[in-house]
Amino acid sequence: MNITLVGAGAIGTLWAVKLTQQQHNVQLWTRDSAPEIIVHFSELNSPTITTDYSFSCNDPHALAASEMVIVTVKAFQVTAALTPLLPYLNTDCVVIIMHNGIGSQQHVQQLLPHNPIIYATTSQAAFKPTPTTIHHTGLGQTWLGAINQQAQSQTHIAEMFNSVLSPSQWHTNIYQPLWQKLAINCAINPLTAVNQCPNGDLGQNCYQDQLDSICTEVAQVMTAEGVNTTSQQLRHQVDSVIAATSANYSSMNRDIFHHRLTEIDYINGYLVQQAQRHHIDTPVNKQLWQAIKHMESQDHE
Ligand code: KPL
Repeated sequence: MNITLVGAGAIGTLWAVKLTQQQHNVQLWTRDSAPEIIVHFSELNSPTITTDYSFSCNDPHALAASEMVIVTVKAFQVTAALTPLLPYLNTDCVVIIMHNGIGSQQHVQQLLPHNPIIYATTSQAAFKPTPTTIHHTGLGQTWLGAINQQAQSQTHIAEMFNSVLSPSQWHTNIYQPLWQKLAINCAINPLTAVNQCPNGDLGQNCYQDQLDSICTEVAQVMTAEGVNTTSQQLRHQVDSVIAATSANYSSMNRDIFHHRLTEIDYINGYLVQQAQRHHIDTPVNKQLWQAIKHMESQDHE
């Protein structure tokens, strides 16, 4: 398949390499105009052995010939990343959007009224220590699902993703896994960013009450949104991710550390906005949203 991948961060490049290994023809779309990038990639559990992959980049002809575009930029970058591509995109081209948080869907549907649009969420983990080095650091579930009518019949895409990086599955209501992931991000991301600690530190006693409150608030909003869950279930999932990723630094931790904008508006910010619609009080999530906004504003005065 001819594929353009937009946003060559850790997760995007992981998918680009895995798709290339399965003989798909992948070009990268990057912020600069470099015609080629060489990526040094290490497989899971072999961090010291790297293989080089060469990707052509930023070719409008290849974009026009793409049958699939995968967008892995941050939630707040999706519109700006997609807009310059619009004149080249074939209306049959399947567009897959993969980012933390919820909230870009409406905009993307407005930008692409004819294309099949799929949203995806993944728990695969990758680490990018230098701009061209990627380590695959953890296996995890990927969910894909349609958010418009045109994409309803594209269930085979999940099979293709599964053959590339397993386990990947189609979900008939993608908002369900998107909310599950949002719950995990609401708990782990701001706490590890505010406290500048690795995920595993959230196992300490001092964080348990906050984690409980976050899960209780998120479960109330999810239930009001029609997504089946309980605060206990969410707490259990959060604890499992903390244990499974204990040495990792969350994406928001890294964003704050490097003085970059975070996805907080699409994570705790989205949660608080949906809570307000349902007249649910979410003081702990609101306080964390404000704390991260304050840290961002000090960096971007
Ligand atoms: O998705 C993540 C992130 O860092 O953004 C988690 C699950 C918290 C893993 O670090």
